[in-house]
Amino acid sequence: MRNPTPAVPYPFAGQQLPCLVGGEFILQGRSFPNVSPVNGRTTATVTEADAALVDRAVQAARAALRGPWGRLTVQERCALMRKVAERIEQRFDEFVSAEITDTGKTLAQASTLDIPRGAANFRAYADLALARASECFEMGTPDGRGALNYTVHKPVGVVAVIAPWNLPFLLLTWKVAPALVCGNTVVAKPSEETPSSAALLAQVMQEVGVPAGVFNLVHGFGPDSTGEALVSHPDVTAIAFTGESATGSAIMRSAAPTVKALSFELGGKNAALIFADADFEAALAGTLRSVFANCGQVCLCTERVYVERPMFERFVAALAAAAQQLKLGGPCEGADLGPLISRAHRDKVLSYYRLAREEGGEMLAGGGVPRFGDERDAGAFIEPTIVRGLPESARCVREEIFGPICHVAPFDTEEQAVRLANDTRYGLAAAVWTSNLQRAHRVARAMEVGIAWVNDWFLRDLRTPFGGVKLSGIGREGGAHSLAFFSEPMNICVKL
Ligand code: NAD
Ligand code: 6OH
Repeated sequence: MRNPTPAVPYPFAGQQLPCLVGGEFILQGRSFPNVSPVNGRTTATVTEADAALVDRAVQAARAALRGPWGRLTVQERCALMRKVAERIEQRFDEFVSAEITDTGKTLAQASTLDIPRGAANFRAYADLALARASECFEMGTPDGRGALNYTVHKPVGVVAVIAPWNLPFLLLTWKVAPALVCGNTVVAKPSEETPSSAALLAQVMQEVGVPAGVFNLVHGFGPDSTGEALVSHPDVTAIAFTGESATGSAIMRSAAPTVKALSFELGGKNAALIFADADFEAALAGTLRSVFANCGQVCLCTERVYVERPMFERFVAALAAAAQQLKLGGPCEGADLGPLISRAHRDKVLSYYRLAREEGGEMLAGGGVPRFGDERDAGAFIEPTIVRGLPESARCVREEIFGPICHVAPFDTEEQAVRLANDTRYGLAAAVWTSNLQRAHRVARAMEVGIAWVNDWFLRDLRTPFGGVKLSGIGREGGAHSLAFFSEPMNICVKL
């Protein structure tokens, strides 16, 4: 990991961001503004790809499957993906600057998590693809000569990658990298809120010599726009999507007529379970991070905190005090939290702050909008908030809010804790804090989620399965799981 570095200027200041289609940067048709959530200013404009441009991108991707890309060996593809990682690192400050301009997130986070993980994604999947083995089944035949069955892995075809705005570069590259090492071609659509790091990635792809049409980038919105045109395109073979569960449903409907393969990483309403035998300071620091990281805008963030009763009052008081100490500010101000992604998202989160009060909750910290007395008042800042006293049936306890807020409640027994944590339509992640090893495993195992952390949160090994159950997703990515989704296994049976 690199240390935070001073930001270079935003690379697209005052410009229009192009799409990349068939190796050509395209500025055409409609555009929309890229707005800073720090102060509401427009930083650039963005080309919106219409259905015709999306079609050109898909056709370019199809053609590229049959071009030089399709003839490269896995070693050659992986070597090229390592060059992508190197080039991201060479242009590190520009990527950081692009990411913090679009999101307002802290320089520290963008330079230690978002951008390094983007480069790491390309390296990790290059390593994994090179190490992948094939199955072989030797079989007997009546004539005694036998046969060999072995698996070859082919690309699935043209992959649509649709990414959200919260960890824009991390999540886009998390899918683009495995799709490409497996030999597919990609049409990527970043969120309309965060086009800039993807636009730099398009430049990097060109700079390192990725053949035309292998990586295409289309900007635009979801419904009735670029996203919908892409996911309903008949020549797109597979869709890798990260975003809201409701958007996942809409994409499923668009994909149904042409029966596309789907990998979905969706929303969460994640619980933290803190037992009285936990290391108090570690659980406190870890929970503060799991609730407020990225201003609460990580799918894995904790929105429900359950604490064993003997520790409850002390823990909640300390958590509320720590939340009140968190410093809000722009990316380069040494703040703990940046703004939310947009005013529209802040309106949504604030509606839950109001609802929490109406539903009978007591605000232990935050609950409103900070005042700075400067241009940041035109941004999308919001106070880190802790609520107690809501019934489990409250909408604020059941619905994903995706902001810097959690509800805290006590529990008395392990069984009750497990039941409360699992009483949700989501199933992405959980954090269990305890010093009892048997309980740690037992409780983590009982969580109805794709990922459970014990005594930590968001500690990632890229070889492990990543995804959710229930409303939180379909399938798993990570390690061999991504390689499996982005490949078509084919059996060859050789009669000897
Ligand atoms: P979103 O669903 O609003 O948008 C995600 C992407 O989908 C954007 O690029 C958007 O333009 C596009 N889109 C929207 N409607 C579409 C449609 N009908 N057809 C095609 N594309 C469409 O999500 P968001 O607000 O950008 O991100 C926040 C959400 O993402 C939260 O719910 C969060 O939990 C979830 N998320 C999940 C994970 C995970 O790994 N499970 C990771 C990050 C974020
Ligand atoms: C959701 O906001 C975070 C997702 C994280 C990953 O997909 C990852 O690979 O770490």
